[in-house]
Amino acid sequence: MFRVRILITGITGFVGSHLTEFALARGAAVIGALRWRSKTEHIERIRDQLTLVESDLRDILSVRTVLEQAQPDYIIHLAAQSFVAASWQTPGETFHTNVNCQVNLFEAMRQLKSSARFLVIGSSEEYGLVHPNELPIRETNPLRPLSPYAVSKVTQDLMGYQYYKSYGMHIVRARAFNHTGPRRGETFSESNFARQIAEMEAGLREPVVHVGDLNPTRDFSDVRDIVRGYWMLLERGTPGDVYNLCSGVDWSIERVLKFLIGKSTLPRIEIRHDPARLRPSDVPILRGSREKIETEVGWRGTIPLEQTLTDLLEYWRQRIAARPR
Ligand code: A2R
Repeated sequence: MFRVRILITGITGFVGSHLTEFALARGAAVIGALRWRSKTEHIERIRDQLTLVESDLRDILSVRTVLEQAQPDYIIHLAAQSFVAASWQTPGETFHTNVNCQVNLFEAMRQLKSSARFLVIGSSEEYGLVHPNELPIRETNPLRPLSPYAVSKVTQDLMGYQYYKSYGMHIVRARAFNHTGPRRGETFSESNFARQIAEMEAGLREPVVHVGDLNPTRDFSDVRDIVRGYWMLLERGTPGDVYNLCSGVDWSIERVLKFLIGKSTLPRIEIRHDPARLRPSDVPILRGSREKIETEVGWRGTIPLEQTLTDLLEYWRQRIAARPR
C-alpha cells in the first residue's frame, strides 16, 4: 500500500509536534528536520515512530542531505523564527532564517529534481494594516506588513508563487491566522497568560497577571484544526494559490485574558499593565474570510476557542505540576 512520506521542517516546534501526531494518525511516514540544539520535549513521546535528520536549513548543503534522505512526497515547511515581537530585536536574523531556509529548500528540490508537494507557511501578519472596510480579510487584500516578521512572511509567500510560476513546482501557500493550544510557546500572549495563571494556582507567584496591549483583536483557531488544514491544502489546494486558514471570528486579547481568568480556581486575579510588553506598532485587528478554503478545499475549524484555551491552561497546570520542586 502507498504510504505518503512527509518531510516536516521545524518538527520540534509547537505546530510541528501537532502536525506530526496528525500525519502519523493518517499512516504517513514522517521525516523531521531538526537542529542539534533543538529541544525535543514536544516529540519525545512519539520519537520512535519518526525518522529525524539533523540540519540547519540555512545551509544549502545540509538541506540537500535532508532531501536525499527523506525522499518526500509532501514537504510542510514550518521551520522559522516564529515570534513577531522578537523580530523587532533581530530583524536581520528573522529575515535570514525565514527567507533563506525556504529558498534553500526550493533550490535543493530543483537540484535533486524533487516533485514533492510543498506548503509555504505564511501568516495573517502579512496583511498588517487592514482598514475596517476590508474586513473580513480576503486573500486578495493588499499586503501592508507592519513588522520585520511580517515582511519575512510576505517574502516566503511571494517566493512560493515565483517558484511555482518559474518552474511549475507544486507549491501551495497558506496564510494562517493566529493558532494556539497545548504546547504553545510562552512568548505568545495567550500562552503566557495561561502559564502565569497556572503558576499563581500553584502558589508560585502573587495573583497579578502582567499584560501588554489588550486592545488588538485576533482571529484564533485551534492548532489541531490548523494542521488538518495544512494537510488538506497539500491534498486538494490549487498549486500557486494562497489560502487563509482562519475561524472568521475575532477575539480581543482582553477577552482571551478574561476567559482564562474565569477558568482559574483563584477568587481574584489583578491585571497589571507592563509597558515592556508593548510592541513598536501593532496590528489592531485581524479577522479573516474563510470562504475560499471552505469552498475549494472543504476545510473549516471544528474546535471552539473556549475549548482550546481550556486545554492550554490545563497543559500549563500539568507542566507546572510535573516540575521538580
Ligand atoms: O530553534 P529550534 O532549533 O528549536 O528549531 C525551530 C525551527 N527552526 C529551524 N530549524 C532548522 N534550521 C533553522 N535555521 C531553524 N530556525 C528555526 O523552527 C523549531 O523547531 C521551529 C519553530 O518552532 P516554533 O517557534 O514553535 O514555531 P511554530 O509556532 O511551530 O510555527 C510554525 C510556523 C512558522 O513558520 C511560523 O512563522 C508560523 O508557523 O506561524
